[in-house]
Amino acid sequence: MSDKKTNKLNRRTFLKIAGAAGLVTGAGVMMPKDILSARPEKGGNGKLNFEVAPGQLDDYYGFWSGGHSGEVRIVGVPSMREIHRIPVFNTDVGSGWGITNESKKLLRGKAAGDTHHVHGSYVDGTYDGKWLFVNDKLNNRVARIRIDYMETDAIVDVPNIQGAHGLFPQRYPKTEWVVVNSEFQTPVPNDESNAKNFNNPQEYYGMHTIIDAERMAVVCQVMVDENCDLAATDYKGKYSMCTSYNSEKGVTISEMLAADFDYLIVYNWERIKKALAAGKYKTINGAKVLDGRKGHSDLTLRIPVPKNPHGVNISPDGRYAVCCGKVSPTVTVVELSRLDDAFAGKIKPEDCIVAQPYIGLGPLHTTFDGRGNAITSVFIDSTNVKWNIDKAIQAEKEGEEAKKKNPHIVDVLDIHYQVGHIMATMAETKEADGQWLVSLNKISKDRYINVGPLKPENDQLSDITGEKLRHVHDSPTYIEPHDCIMVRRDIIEPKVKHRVEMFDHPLAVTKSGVERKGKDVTIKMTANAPLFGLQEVKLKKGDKVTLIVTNHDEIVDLSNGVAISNYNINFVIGPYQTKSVTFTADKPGVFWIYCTNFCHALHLEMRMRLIVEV
Ligand code: K7E
Ligand code: CA
Repeated sequence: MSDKKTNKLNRRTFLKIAGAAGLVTGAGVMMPKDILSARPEKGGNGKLNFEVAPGQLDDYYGFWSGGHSGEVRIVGVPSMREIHRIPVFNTDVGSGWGITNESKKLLRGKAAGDTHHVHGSYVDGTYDGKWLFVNDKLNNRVARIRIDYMETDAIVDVPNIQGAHGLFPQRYPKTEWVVVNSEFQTPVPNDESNAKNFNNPQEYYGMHTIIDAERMAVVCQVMVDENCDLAATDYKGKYSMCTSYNSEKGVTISEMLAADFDYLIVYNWERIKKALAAGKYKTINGAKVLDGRKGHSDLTLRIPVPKNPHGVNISPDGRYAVCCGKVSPTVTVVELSRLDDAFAGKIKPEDCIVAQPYIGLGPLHTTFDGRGNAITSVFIDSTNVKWNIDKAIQAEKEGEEAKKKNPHIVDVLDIHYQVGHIMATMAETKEADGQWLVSLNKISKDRYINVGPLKPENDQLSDITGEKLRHVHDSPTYIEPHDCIMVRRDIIEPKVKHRVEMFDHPLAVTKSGVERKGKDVTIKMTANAPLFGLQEVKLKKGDKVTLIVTNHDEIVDLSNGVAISNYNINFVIGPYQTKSVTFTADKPGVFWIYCTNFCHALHLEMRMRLIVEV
């Protein structure tokens, strides 16, 4: 299907669903055809070159979520080369994630996931290069990745929620808390003890969960009537927030679209801490649940925003929250300095809104260039819209006539096609540098050679140094990143180690050997290309075997793979790293253990026998 047809179809379906529920464009709002004709001419005046010559390194570490692949990826920016994959909630036979004991201990039987939002840990409003955090929408978990090894090192299960979606770390003074939202409302608790409410959506609730970043444990949950979609934290350590598109407590699309307004819900951290200290919570499934429902508490503030809003992003100067309308063609700009007065009851929640400019059909997410401009992704129009925050606020002050001229629009860039998140370099920090923009487009259609029904997504790179957005590069991606951050290389690179500390692993092997206690057998083995520390191991059928292998090769980049033929075991160990597996020797015979990761001229000879005797 041509892109025109698809876009039309998408627009029609959207209008049908959204329009049936009563509102797409409000009065005084510019219609899409007007804004298209008002569009500045194409072509940017940026000067950046995306090409990175052989042997040269990228300027930014891009951390991409992998959607329902369950992983996180490292992409070099601006080359857009995929450099590495970090398995998180998935099974990855390349590394052995989901196969080794170390990874199974974290996964606890759930090696499938859905990662949407990956963010770094902060000190004083910018990345400290210590950790990444990522959500699992499928099984309601949050994982932490240690940046020095680029490995998942902790996973916390979040009780009482479904659709763990928006995630954001505390930005100031440093990341002690990480918030995660539940996009789906459910009964609380959601088990047989509460069966009376299974068919009563009025008793379904959302949760804004706070996680301790160091301990990776739930601090508390703030229960609200609404669903909790995207998340943000401010630059002062005072507030976190979520968008909600289902304030109706609907369970069907039309019910979720019934109201003209939903909310940006703001959470007051000082009051949350006080309520915790005062014991004002119920413990449900091990979590301290605070009541943030409308009319029940002063922990939350609801700012009405039209309609089924999606992304919320904070401007790098810390002044504004920008909330995307999704079904409304507008974004809502909230001035964060007004929140104190709103919480104190001195002004109304809606008085925190300082602008509501027209953007386009289906605004989803906003990013920033650090020079006073915001760039918003517009899903239905398939555009990235650059707009000036001050001009939007000014026009709002001047009134409807000024607003109608859309003085805030700086540039509109067509993208291919259907964009979700967009992100500019360092844009979620106070050091937003306005160099590159990535548009994570959901549909690539004809942009690549045909690979069958499952096409890649298309990540488009734009140079944003000029007045206009200049699209410079397309890059296909495998299923299915939602969001990314791009972090300056000088923040990350000095933190990343070439090899692990050998004795970080309590079972690191220095001497190969086999220990037997009845049917329990422990094989301890070194690997040092092209030799395993043992030539053969003899087992009896039915033995319960733990194989622990430490790579003693000190050469950077020299990994060994350990695979056991016909035993479905396969993992890789980097220099000085230790991994282990446990299995039952249930098949008699001779099984070659071999190195999978090319390591040496005699790599093919790097193998040994596992003899399982009857
Ligand atoms: Cu818009 Cu999960 Cu951030 Cu997808 S979410 S795009
Ligand atoms: Ca709604």
